[in-house]
Amino acid sequence: MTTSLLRPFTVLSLVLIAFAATAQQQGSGKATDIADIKVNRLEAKSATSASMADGEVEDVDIESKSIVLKHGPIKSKTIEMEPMTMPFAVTDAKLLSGVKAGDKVKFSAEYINDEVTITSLKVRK
Ligand SMILES: [Cu+2]
Repeated sequence: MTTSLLRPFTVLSLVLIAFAATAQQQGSGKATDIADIKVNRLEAKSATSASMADGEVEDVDIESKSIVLKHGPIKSKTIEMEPMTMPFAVTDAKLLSGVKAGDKVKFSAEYINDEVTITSLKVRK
C-alpha cells in the first residue's frame, strides 16, 4: 500500500536527479555554445533584413537599365536614405525582366559609379 503510493514519487525524483546531473555535467561550456549559436543566428537575420529594402515599382525602363521606385528606408554599405520616390540604375537589365509598375519589391542598392544602383531585386508575392 505505502510502496504503491511512494513509487511514482520515487520515479519522478530519480528522473529529476538524473536531469539535474546531466545539466550540471554539460556545464558552462555547452551553455556558451548555445548562446553563441543564438547570437550568430540573430546577426545573420539582421544582416539580411538590413541589406534588403522595400519598394513599390512606379516605372521600369529595361533599355536604359533603370527603374523608379517608391522606396522605404535604405541602409546599405554605401547608402542610407529615408523613404522617397526616385530612379535607380541596375547592375543588370535581367534584374528588371518580369518587373512591372505596381509590383512590390525587395532590393539591395549600393552607390556605384556615382549612381544609386540596385544590385539585387526580388518581386514580393
Ligand atoms: Cu531614395
